[in-house]
Amino acid sequence: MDTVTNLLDLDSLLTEQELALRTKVRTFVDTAIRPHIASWYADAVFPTDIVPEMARLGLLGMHLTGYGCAGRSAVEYGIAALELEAGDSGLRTFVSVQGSLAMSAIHKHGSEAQKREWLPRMAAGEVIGCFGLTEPSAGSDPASMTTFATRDGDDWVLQGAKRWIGLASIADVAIIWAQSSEGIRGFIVPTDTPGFSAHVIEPKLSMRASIQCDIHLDGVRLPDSARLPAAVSLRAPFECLNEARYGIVWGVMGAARDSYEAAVKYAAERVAFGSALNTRQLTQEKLVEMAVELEKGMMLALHLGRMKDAGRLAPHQISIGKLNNCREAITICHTARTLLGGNGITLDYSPFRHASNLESVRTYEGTDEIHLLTIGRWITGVAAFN
Ligand code: TGC
Repeated sequence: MDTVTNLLDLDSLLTEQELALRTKVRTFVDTAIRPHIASWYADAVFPTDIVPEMARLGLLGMHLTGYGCAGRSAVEYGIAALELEAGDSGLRTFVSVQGSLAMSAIHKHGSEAQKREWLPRMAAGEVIGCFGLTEPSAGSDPASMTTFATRDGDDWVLQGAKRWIGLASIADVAIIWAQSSEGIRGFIVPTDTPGFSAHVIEPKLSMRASIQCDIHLDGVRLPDSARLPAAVSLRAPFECLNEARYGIVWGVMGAARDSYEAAVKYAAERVAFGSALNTRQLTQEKLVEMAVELEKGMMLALHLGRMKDAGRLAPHQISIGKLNNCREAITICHTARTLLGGNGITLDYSPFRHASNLESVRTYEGTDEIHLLTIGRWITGVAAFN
């Protein structure tokens, strides 16, 4: 597939180490995910038994340093996200929630003791984390969250609800963001704390090989040592979201690449009106449009990755990547589906599954509209969110 997915020779922009990581993750996806993903998706199963192997590959918190984390670059993290999402967005989402959100929250905002307690076990896959920011009535506008943390002596008591929280029902620990009389604070909540409960949201038409949950916090009592000491405003969770959004810029191009490759193969094999589909001008137009946007999206991801590694990637630039690449990836997946005709709506082929997943991906970690308005604010200096 090299001639159809490396049109601009973008591989020449990657180092030997980056290419080696890509091969390693791609092999994992080909052997451990691809043969099973259709049945996991059909049965709405997140395969927890692949977590140890992901940990062994160093994929959990892979861009973090110390505390058992792999200390990989932003570009390497992006490459891994892309390869995982070529398998399925749900599996890349697991790595994002664990590494970019839950582990990043502790790594960025936690005390030394909290980092030592949680991060090595999370990197090893022994502890699964989740990240509770969104609420039933506060999605795009987390500043309006109503989950509240009240001081009670030396303790904090959490009351409220979270929604759309990935992995919460299987998580051992949750990072919960809450209003308090001192402003927004973050807490590390072991999920066996009395008053914590998580319920799987189902049925879903998207992200079926993943788990999204409602969380209820009913008088969850925590010591002050559970509070993330460096998290003192809404900026703290946003700094974690930046990491996850950055991973998405790369990841969705994996779903797009897989769909494009499926379409190229199908168009070469499928005969209609006496010759293979790929001999038709309309088919070639679709393949070219997909290929051009795929290559552009990969270039954008790589450029943002190099900027991130240089320490100069700004949030509005991540928004450009997430907005563009989600939008274009969905278009690529849908176009690929059209080339597969009726077969394209079955789970025998990946494009429609990817397209359905990407409806979630374009929505979480900031919708298209939020990213568009973030860029608009950067251009005009005027916030038009409300
Ligand atoms: P505002 O409330 O004024 O800002 C608060 C503070 O945050 C700062 N900030 C950022 N800092 C770093 N990176 C970013 N991307 C930041 N965005 C905002 C801001 O400078 C301010 O700092 P300070 O020091 O002055 O207090 O908010 P705003 O007007 O800047 O932002 C408005 C808006 C709409 C852009 C923001 O609210 C937003 O991004 N909304 C989208 C939220 C979102 O993405 N939600 C999805 C979360 S996903 C989830 O909860 C489920 S977890 C995933 C899973 O489990 O699968």
